[in-house]
Amino acid sequence: MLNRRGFVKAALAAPFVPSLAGFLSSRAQAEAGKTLKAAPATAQLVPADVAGPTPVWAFNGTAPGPVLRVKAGERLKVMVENGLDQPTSVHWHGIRIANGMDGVPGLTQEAIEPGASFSYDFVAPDPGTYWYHSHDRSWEQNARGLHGALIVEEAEPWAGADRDLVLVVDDWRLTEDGTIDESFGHMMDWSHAGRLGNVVTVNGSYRPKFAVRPNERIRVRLINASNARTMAIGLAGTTARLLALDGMPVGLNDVAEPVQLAPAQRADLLADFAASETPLPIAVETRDGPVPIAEIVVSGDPVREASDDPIGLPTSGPGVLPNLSGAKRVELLMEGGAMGGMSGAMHDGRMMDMRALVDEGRVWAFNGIAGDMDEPLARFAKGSPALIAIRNDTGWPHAMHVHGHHFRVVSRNGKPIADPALRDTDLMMPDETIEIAFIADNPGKWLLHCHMLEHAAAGMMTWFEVA
Ligand SMILES: [Cu+2]
Repeated sequence: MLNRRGFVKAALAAPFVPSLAGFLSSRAQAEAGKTLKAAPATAQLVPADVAGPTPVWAFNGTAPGPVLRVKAGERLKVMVENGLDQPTSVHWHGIRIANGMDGVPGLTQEAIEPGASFSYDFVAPDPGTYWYHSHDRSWEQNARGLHGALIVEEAEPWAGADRDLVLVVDDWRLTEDGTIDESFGHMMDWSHAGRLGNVVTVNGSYRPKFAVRPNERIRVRLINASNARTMAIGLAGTTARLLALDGMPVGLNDVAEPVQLAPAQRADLLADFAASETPLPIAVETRDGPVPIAEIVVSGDPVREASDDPIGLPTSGPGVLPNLSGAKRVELLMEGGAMGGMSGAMHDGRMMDMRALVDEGRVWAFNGIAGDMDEPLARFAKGSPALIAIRNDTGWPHAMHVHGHHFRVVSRNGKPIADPALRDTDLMMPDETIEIAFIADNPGKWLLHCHMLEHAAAGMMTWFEVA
């Protein structure tokens, strides 16, 4: 039996932990709560004979919170109650939402104070896999468990899958006694890769098992809810096809490789599971090979004799690639971080050197400004094409997220991309330059930030206005 220290160290590093293979998830995820209460709770994140339960912050008592479901075009009303001892807010990630419901304190609403509540009320226009998460001190609140899946169902039910399997993948930094490591705000994390954890859970459980029947066709909705860990996730024993990225259909492409998800990104896979005597792992790629994070158990009577040809999702979202002639072009230079060579940046209205910036908890900059929000990056006329050229002049990957719009990466490192997918978050590698394009058709003030949450808090945040 592994001891606690060994478990936490081994959870990500070891290719297989045989003594824990029987650990079974019994989490029941409620659907469509009208109220989300953020409050302290406990969660059994690692096997009970190893450690825990872990004190977490949860929506309605579970981390992740309940799976919320709404039909495309319909209104979702959620009363968020704050049972924490610090302010909070909820961002509905990837939804082309009305600006006042976007959940960004100081930009679109006042933070929800302890004991107070806020009524979110919005139309979800596009079917797909989304998620909700804290957007106040999110580097701490998201890491403590304040997030959940938001599924926007097709207005007309899609007949392409027998059912959904929603998998919220999270990365926790735990101590050896199973409590959350309190190293929040650590400048080593903020200036490097962000807060990386040491235990990966799926739907709040360690290596849960999910039962399917032979030849059952499942829409697997993968959500990377971690603060900073990019994960390549693969399904064994199935021909999984890629259906959608960040909620938006991508056609029907075979997936030969594990699908890479940066923090906040989602992928929908269509998976047929043939009969199997042994459980089929869902695994994250690591340097030491794939590490199982969940298992599919195939049992019972076949759903059908054999799998027929799959059908793709109906197209939704913002139609065809916009005509970019006359687009307003904006440059965004990302700098800073460890080994980045940034000498200083503007903060609080004055130029600061790196030492002064570190004292302020700001170590990254956009266009020479370390996270100050007084002025927008750009203003776009409502309905006009927008083109933002983003250069990652740092030594680190970043998951660049735009609020209120889906965009297309129309070029990467100067090479045009044919038929780019609609995304709300793009993973940029060091020294990469991308151009993203979208129609700025959603009025309001919208964040553009790195979704490695420590990077956002330490300067990688700006906003633009559509009016
Ligand atoms: Cu980043």
